[in-house]
Amino acid sequence: MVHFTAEEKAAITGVWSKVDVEQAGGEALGRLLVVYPWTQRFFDSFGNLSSPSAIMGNPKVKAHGKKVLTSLGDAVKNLETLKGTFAQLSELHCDELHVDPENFRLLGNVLLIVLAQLFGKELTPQVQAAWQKMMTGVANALVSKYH
Ligand code: HNI
Repeated sequence: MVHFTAEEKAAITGVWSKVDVEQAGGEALGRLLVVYPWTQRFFDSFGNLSSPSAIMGNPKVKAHGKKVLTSLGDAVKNLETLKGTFAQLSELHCDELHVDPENFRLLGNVLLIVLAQLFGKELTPQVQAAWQKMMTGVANALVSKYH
């Protein structure tokens, strides 16, 4: 189990308390689909993904981004028990959605870029490191049930 120090926890929750899950979630998922176009194949029921502006304005992308980021709130609250917290979602992404685990890492990196854009200098190297550590932990937890 990966341990998070009090400083890391404070760095994560300090940013999280100011995150608008709809804004940041829609921006992160939208950018994932624009920057890594092959990820679009998981979302062929989402309608128009034909251009960056279509993707960024797509209400289903925004709604799903919000869902994903809201679920990250469970990570913030359960940093020491990420595997158990995301066990069911791991099964879902493996058995039903067939999402390649590499995509979890890509989403984590895109989210960090979105946070840098939203929070600027506040996302110090120390804060970035804590967030990256959490997103790596979430990605690892999401693959823990893959078989
Ligand atoms: Ni993901 C559904 C959480 C990364 C593809 N995903 C969900 C749901 C949650 C969720 C919560 C809703 C489950 C439910 O309805 O019970 N996803 C997360 C989290 C991450 C993540 C926390 C990473 C941090 N998912 C990804 C990635 C992809 C992805 C990287 C593909 C590139 N997820 C999906 C798809 C669905 C999904 C596809 C189903 C969408 C739908 O509603 O049709």
